[in-house]
Amino acid sequence: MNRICVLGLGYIGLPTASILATHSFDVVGVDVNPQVIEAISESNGHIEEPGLGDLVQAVVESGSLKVSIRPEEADAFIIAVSTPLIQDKRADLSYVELATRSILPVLRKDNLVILESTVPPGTTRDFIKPILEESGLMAGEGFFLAHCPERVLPGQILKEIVQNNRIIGGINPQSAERAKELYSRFVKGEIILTDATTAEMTKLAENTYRDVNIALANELSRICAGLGINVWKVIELANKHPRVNFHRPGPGVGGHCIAVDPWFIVEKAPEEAKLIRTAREVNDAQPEYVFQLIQEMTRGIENPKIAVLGVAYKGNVDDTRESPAIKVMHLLLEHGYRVAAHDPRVNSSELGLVRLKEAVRDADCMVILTEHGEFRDLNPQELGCLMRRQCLLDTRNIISTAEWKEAGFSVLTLGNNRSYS
Ligand code: SAJ
Repeated sequence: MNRICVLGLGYIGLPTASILATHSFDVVGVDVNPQVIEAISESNGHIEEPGLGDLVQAVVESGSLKVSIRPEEADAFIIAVSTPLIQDKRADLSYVELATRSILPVLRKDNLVILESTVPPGTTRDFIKPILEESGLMAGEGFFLAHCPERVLPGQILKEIVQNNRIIGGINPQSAERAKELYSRFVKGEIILTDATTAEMTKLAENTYRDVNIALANELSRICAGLGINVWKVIELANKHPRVNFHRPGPGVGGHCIAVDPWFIVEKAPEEAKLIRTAREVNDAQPEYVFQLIQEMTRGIENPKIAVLGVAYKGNVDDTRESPAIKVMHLLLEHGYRVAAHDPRVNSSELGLVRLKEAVRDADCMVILTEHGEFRDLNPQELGCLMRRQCLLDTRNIISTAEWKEAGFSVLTLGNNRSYS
């Protein structure tokens, strides 16, 4: 197996194609977006991920990764396109379908097709397989088909593609074995074989586990705030128990995975997935809760200005997809607040981001929404004298309340009303 075609050159496809290209595979990267093809062929990674730009440049220059608008004949095809949610919270499989159909003209006997995109359980068997069988070849005999869900953490993708354990679910055992052969060439983690539907559900279960635990932390933070208890202290103490590991409360759940994947389970089992649905609703309501806290903190102030610190969906990444910070910003704007946002990691013209000092100048309340390393070292004296009112809401519990209070700030930490004065 030498020639691999990777379909979809986004957050997963581009790093995967580049890593394969450094492991003596001859790789064709395919994307339907001509701008993506142009950027990569000019050795410009179009995705911000540590180390990726240099890697893409190296493999494009060496010729081991070439890019194309359509698939070419290969030994294996890896589909890594996105599966967003449509209005009614069901999976939109249109990109998966388009990518699968585009393989049909070049699918040959003994080829291997792998789906890495996250999908509702049953998709590989009931949706991908029949499409590919339109070629006249039968899955598991004429060609091999497997689901191998990606599990990498944005910000650490290049490391995790190689180091993480991989679950490979075959449409039959032979398909799983064939996929293992491919992944063993670059994966250092354990490779575990199962069937395709179990692999699909495992991936969804992992992210749902996280979502439900974050919802628990968020609910607990509201309860603690109401009862005058510091939720962060409770979590710290509870986590001293050998079998307890609370997640962290915050302004909500962003990113393209954890806020999306649990719905793929709800879609397949709407009656049974009660806890999973509720967790989604709890986390989705969190930006509104943060907005209400800001409303409280600025009550009675005329034409208040809010300085938003952080628009990325989590700390130390530049990614703003599904970011709760942006939802908070929209709520503020809809309610007539003046908003100035700063994010040292995000480069976006659409969000109207400004420099830190500009954001806080004349502001009535500063709100930390993302736990970027940079925000841990903010100088309260320096920023305080630029503001109209020295008022801070920390939704991530990353600043020292005592230090900011000493500098004259009123400080509220999410989940800890006690701190507010
Ligand atoms: N968050 C909290 N509290 C926490 C942890 C996270 O509020 O205790 C928030 C974050 O701020 C962020 C969101 O949840 O807004 C999601 O962040 P994350 O770091 O939990 O997850 P992702 O979306 O960056 O990456 C996840 C990972 N899944 C798991 O850890 C189970 C990654 O391994 C997956 O590959 C990825 O989803 C994916 O593609 O599915």
